[in-house]
Amino acid sequence: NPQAVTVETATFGMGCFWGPEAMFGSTQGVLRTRVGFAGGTSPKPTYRHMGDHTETVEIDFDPTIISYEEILRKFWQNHYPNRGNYKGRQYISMLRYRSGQQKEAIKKVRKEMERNLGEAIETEIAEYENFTMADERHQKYYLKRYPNTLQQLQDLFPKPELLIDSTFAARLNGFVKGYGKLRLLKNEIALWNIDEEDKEVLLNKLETIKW
Ligand code: MHO
Repeated sequence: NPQAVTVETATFGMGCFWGPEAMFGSTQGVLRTRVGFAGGTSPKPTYRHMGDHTETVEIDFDPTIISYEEILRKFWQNHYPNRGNYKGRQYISMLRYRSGQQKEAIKKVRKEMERNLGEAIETEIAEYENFTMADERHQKYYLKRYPNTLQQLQDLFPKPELLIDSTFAARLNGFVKGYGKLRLLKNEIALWNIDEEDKEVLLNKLETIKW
């Protein structure tokens, strides 16, 4: 994983969490993605017992490569925020900010998006309180649909936690969902701030993997 000096985290509810994890996972500047539950009060939420929580994606990113404002534009451009609570709170549009700076950025970008959309945005916005990881089978969900590929990645991700925290896995999860291109990913990895040896391992993996 790239050794970024500063890492910022975005916390988003935007419908079923599988899709946004893949979309943000393929975005340059995004370091890690994970899915889980936030925004509610019930203790120990799980997929089957979510209580009043919302399906949430968390995005760790390097703000020197992509700004929170740019991430927010992707958030609103990739879901319709005014669908209401047709399934309780599971799929509501939700934002949790982690600093005054994030809060200000949200106000600014929301205005901009409301102009584009031509209506008021109903995204639920509040200060970050909690986030609970979803069950492992939901992490990098689209990549999990490629068991043969995962088998070939076994040397890189011998444990589930390694897959969850990996920038490489986040990109591949986006790739199998149709986001990003392997050629561009190779160019990007060449610029990652990691050991040359590790770079070789990842680039070699991209060359040899059979999808
Ligand atoms: N099972 C639902 C959504 C899953 S998402 C994790 C579907 O595929 O429509 O809520």
